[in-house]
Amino acid sequence: MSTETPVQTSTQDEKRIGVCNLCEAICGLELTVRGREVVGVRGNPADPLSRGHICPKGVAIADVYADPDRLRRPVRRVGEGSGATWEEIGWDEAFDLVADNFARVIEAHGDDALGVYLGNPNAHSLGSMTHGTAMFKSFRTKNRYSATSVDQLPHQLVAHLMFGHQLFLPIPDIDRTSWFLVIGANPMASNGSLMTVPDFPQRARDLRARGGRMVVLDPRRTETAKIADEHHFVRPGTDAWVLLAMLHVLTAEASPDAAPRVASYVDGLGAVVELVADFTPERAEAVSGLAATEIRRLAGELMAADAGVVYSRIGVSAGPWGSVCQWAVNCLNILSGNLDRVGGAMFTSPAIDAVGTGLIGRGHHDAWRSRVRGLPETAGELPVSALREEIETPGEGQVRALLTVAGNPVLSTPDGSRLDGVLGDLDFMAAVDIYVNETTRHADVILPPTTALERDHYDLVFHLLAVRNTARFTPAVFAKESDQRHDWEIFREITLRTTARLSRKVPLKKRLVQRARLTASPTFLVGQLLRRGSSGVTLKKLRARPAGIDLGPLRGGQLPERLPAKGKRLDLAPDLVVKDVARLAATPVPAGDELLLIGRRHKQDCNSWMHNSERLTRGRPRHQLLMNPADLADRDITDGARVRVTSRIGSVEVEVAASDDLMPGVVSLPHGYGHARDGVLMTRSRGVAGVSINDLTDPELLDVSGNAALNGVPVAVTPAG
Ligand SMILES: Nc1nc2c(c(=O)[nH]1)N[C@H]1C(S)=C(S)[C@@H](COP(=O)(O)OP(=O)(O)OC[C@H]3O[C@@H](n4cnc5c(=O)[nH]c(N)nc54)[C@H](O)[C@@H]3O)O[C@H]1N2
Ligand SMILES: Nc1nc2c(c(=O)[nH]1)N[C@H]1C(S)=C(S)[C@@H](COP(=O)(O)OP(=O)(O)OC[C@H]3O[C@@H](n4cnc5c(=O)[nH]c(N)nc54)[C@H](O)[C@@H]3O)O[C@H]1N2
Ligand code: SF4
Ligand SMILES: [Mo]
Repeated sequence: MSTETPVQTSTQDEKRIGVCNLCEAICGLELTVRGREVVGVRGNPADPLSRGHICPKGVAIADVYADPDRLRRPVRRVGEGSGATWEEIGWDEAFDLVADNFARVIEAHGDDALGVYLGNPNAHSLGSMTHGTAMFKSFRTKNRYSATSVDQLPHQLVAHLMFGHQLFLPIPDIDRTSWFLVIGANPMASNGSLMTVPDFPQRARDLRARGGRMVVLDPRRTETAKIADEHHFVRPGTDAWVLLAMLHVLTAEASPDAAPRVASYVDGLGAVVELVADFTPERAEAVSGLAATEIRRLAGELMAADAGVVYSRIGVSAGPWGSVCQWAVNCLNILSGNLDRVGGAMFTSPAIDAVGTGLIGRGHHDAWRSRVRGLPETAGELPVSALREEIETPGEGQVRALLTVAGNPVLSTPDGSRLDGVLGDLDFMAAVDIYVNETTRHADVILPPTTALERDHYDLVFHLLAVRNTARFTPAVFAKESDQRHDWEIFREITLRTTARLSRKVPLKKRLVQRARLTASPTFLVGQLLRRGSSGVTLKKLRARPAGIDLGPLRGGQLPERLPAKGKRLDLAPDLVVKDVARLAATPVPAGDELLLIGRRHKQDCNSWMHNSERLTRGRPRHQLLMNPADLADRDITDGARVRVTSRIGSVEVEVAASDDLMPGVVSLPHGYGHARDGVLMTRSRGVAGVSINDLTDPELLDVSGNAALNGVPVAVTPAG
C-alpha cells in the first residue's frame, strides 16, 4: 500500500506547489523553499479554482511551519494551572498514556465517560477526515461535540430534512448569478463559508461588471457591505422575520400568474404558504428595523432576476433562529426557481462525492439526548453548549476523560471561562494539537501532528462546497522528521491501543478490517475513492497536474436524480421546521431597548489560533468593542475608553472604539481573543490579548438544531472602573 508521498529536499531555492488550509477558500500556493525553510509564498496562478489568489493568512502558513512554539513531539504536563510545565516524552509512551487512561475510564464508567471535541481544522486535514472519523466511531460515546454546533449545524440539519443529506448543500453560483443576497456573512474578511470561493473580491467585481447586483443584510456595515450595491441594517437575531416576510411576499402577495410553482419532485408548497401567511413585511419591519417597502422590493427583485440566489452564513446560522432562517433561504431559492439552476443555488459534482458515496452519513436528529439538559443530538453530536455541564454534573454518563482534536473550546464556545474552570477536574484529558493553548493547557498529554506543509492533501470537504468543480492533490512540501507523526498515525495508534485494552472484545475479523483500514494511508484511500467516482480523475492524473484539474462550472438540472432523499422527493415543510416557525410566531417581539452583541472576523485572524504570527498581529489593534457613537454618547463614554461589557453569563473589560458602521443598539467583539489566562499569555500576540466574546455568550441560547446563538446576545455596556 502506498503510504505518504516521498519528498526531496535540497539547499537550492526550489518552487513547490502547496495548499493553504487556513480557511474554506483552499487557495493553491506556490512556495519557494530552501532546504527546510520557506522563503516565499504566493498564490498559484495555475490553480483552476483559486487562480492565484492569496490573502495575508496564506503567507503566514510559513509562520506556523517555522514557529518555535509549535509542538513537534508529545508533551506531558507537570504541575497545574499557571505553574504547569511541559516535558517532552516519546510517542510510544504518549500513546500508551492515552490508551491506558481512556480504557481505564471507559472500563470503570462506560463508553459515555469519554468525551470528544473536534475543532475546525479537522475539516481541513485529509488524515482527520479519513482516520479521525474511524477513531471517533470506535469510541462509541454519545458525548461527541464539535465546532459544528457553534457554526453550521442549522445548514446541515435543514439539508438533511429537506434534501435527505446533511451535506447536500446548495452553493451560490457566484460566477454566473445576476442578483446575490448575502445575509450574515462577510466574505471580504472570511473568504467565504459553505461557499468555497477563493478570490471573492474579484468574483464580486465580476458580478457587478456584468450588470449583477449584490445586496447585504448585516447589523454592521462590513467590508462586504461596502463593496455591495446595497446594504441594510438588520437588528441581530431578527432575520427570520425578514426572510419569512420575503416568502410571504412571494406567496401571499403575488398575482395569480406570478404565484410560485415548484417542480413535480417538490412536496409541501401548501404548508409553506400557510406557515408564512401571517409573517407580513410590516411585522418584520417592526422587529428587524428593515423597512417593509425594502422587503417587498427585495422579494420582487429576487423573483425578477435572470438568476438570483440568497445566501446566509454564520451571522444567521449562529443566531437564535438559525434553522428557520436556513430553511427560509432554501425556500426562497426554490420558490423563485433558482435551485439547481445556473446562476442560482447549485449542487457541486466533486470528483470524490462524499454525499453520493455515503462516505458521510445522511444525518439524523434526536436519536438520543444529552444527559443533563436533555438536548437532542444532531448528526451524531450533542450541542457543545452542553459540554461543561456534562463534565461537572456527577452521575452515570458523566464525562470524566476528554479528547480534544484541533479545537479550542475555551475560546470558541459559549461561557468558555466556565468550561476553562472545569477542564482541570477531569480524570484525564488528552489533546491532539500543535499548540499549548487556552484549552490544551489542561491536557495531561498533547500529541502534535504534522501540519499543512508536511502532509499530503486532498480536500474531501471543500471541493464539495466550491463555486466551481475542480480536483487537486497536493503532496507534502516537506518530509516529516522521523520523530514526527501525521494525525492519521496518531488516530490509528490511539484507536488500536485503546480498543486492545477494553474488555469489550471486537471479533477478530472486524478487528483485522479496522486495522487494515487504519493502516492504509489517506493518500491511498484518496486513490480508491477517486476510482469510485465517475469524473475520470485519478491520483495519477492529479499527481501529473498538481495545480489541480478543472472539472468545469457547476451543473444545473441535476434534480431530482441527485436528491439523496428516499424516493427522490424534496420536502419543503419538514415537521421540525413547521414546529419551530410556530414557536417563532408565538415569540414576543424582542423589546429592542437592550444592546445586542454580535461577532466579527478580520482578514488577518484565523479563529483563535494564529496570534503567534508576527505578520498577522502587527498593525493597529483590532480586538476592541465596536459601538455606534450615538450609543456611546447616551452612556457618556468616550471613544477609546475602557468599558465593562456584561451579559447574563459574565463580564469583560475592554477598550471601546466608536464606529458608524455599527447599527445603533448593536455592539461587536471578534471571537478568538482572550489569550491571557490565569496571568499567563497563551500566545506571542504583539497586540493585546483581548477578551473572549465567549465569556459573554450564553449556553442557554440555542437554535432548535442545538447550534449556539452566539449573535444577538443582550449586554450592558458601562464605563469601566
Ligand atoms: N462568539 C463566536 N464564537 C465563535 C464563532 C463566532 O463567530 N462567534 N465562530 C465559531 C466557528 S465558525 C468556529 S469554526 C469555531 C472554531 O473553534 P475551534 O475549532 O474550537 O477553535 P480554533 O480556534 O479553530 O482552534 C483550532 C485548534 O486547532 C489547532 N490546529 C491547527 N492546525 C491543526 C492541525 O493541523 N492539526 C491539529 N490536530 N490541530 C491543529 C490549533 O492549534 C488550535 O488549537 O469557533 C466558533 N466560535
Ligand atoms: N479571516 C478569517 N476568515 C475566516 C475565519 C476567521 O476566523 N478569520 N473563520 C472561518 C470560519 S471557521 C468560518 S465558519 C467562516 C465564517 O464566515 P462568515 O459567515 O462570512 O463569517 P463572519 O465574517 O463572521 O460574518 C458574519 C457576519 O454576520 C453578521 N451578523 C451577526 N449577527 C447577525 C444577525 O443577527 N443578522 C445578520 N444578518 N447578520 C449578522 C456579522 O456582522 C458579520 O458580518 O469564516 C472562515 N474564514
Ligand atoms: S483566502 Fe483562505 S485559503 Fe486562501 S490564502 Fe487566505 S486563508 Fe488561505
Ligand atoms: Mo467555522
